Amino acid sequence: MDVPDYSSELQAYLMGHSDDLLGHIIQFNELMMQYQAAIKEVSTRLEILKSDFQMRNHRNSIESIQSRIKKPASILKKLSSRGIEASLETIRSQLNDVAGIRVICPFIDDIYQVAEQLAAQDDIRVLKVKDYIKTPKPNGYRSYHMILEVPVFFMDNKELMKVEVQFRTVAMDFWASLEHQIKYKKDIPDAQELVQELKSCADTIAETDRKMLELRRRMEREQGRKAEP
Ligand code: 0O2
Repeated sequence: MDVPDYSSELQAYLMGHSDDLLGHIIQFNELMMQYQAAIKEVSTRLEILKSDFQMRNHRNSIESIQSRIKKPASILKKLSSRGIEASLETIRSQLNDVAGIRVICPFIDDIYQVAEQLAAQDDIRVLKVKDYIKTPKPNGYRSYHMILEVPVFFMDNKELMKVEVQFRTVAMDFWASLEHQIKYKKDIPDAQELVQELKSCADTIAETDRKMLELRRRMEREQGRKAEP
């Protein structure tokens, strides 16, 4: 069970809205329900792309799809760290990652293919792309991030909802998950040795990713040659 997070930002927000706390909580929950619906919408589209690819190519382009809604305390913390006052409006307009989906792909080329197919859907708008695969972060972090806007239909309204989709290979996810546990966002003084070791692991993993892709392509070429009459 998650331990409730009574961060200072959350406490301040609750105290600042004590006049109509219940009203604020109801509206906040409604917004979170909308983000949850946006996650369902995009996840379903990804599942469909996965099935279609599987049918045509007899292998998977997506290994797994995970999702999460950002916790209230993290939402408030991110807004406060940017000096933005917390409100339903600023959550919607200033944050891109309240709804987050992580797509784990077997190979690097699968990432670009699935991302392109999703972005090409005619009611989806790509608001921002950060390609940390072509340009990894200095610590070695690799991933392809896309901020999308997707229409979601409710009982009597349509909302354009933002969703952050992070695409990674299995290998990149392995590194990011462990790095998250070891260091990311932790106040560890930057021990140069630790930073360099983590970066070196990320580079080794990236090299393995490249080799695995090359191996798959060689196998496909061999199979293509065998199939020739
Ligand atoms: P958590 O705990 O995963 O929710 P933006 O407003 O979206 O343009 P932002 O939020 O700085 O700006 O976006 P960016 O750089 O694209 O990174 C957002 C997310 O990527 C993070 O979310 C992490 O999930 C992941 N990420 C980025 N850098 C690293 C890293 O160095 N290591 C690891 N392990 N993950 C990273 P959150 O909200 O920071 O965290």
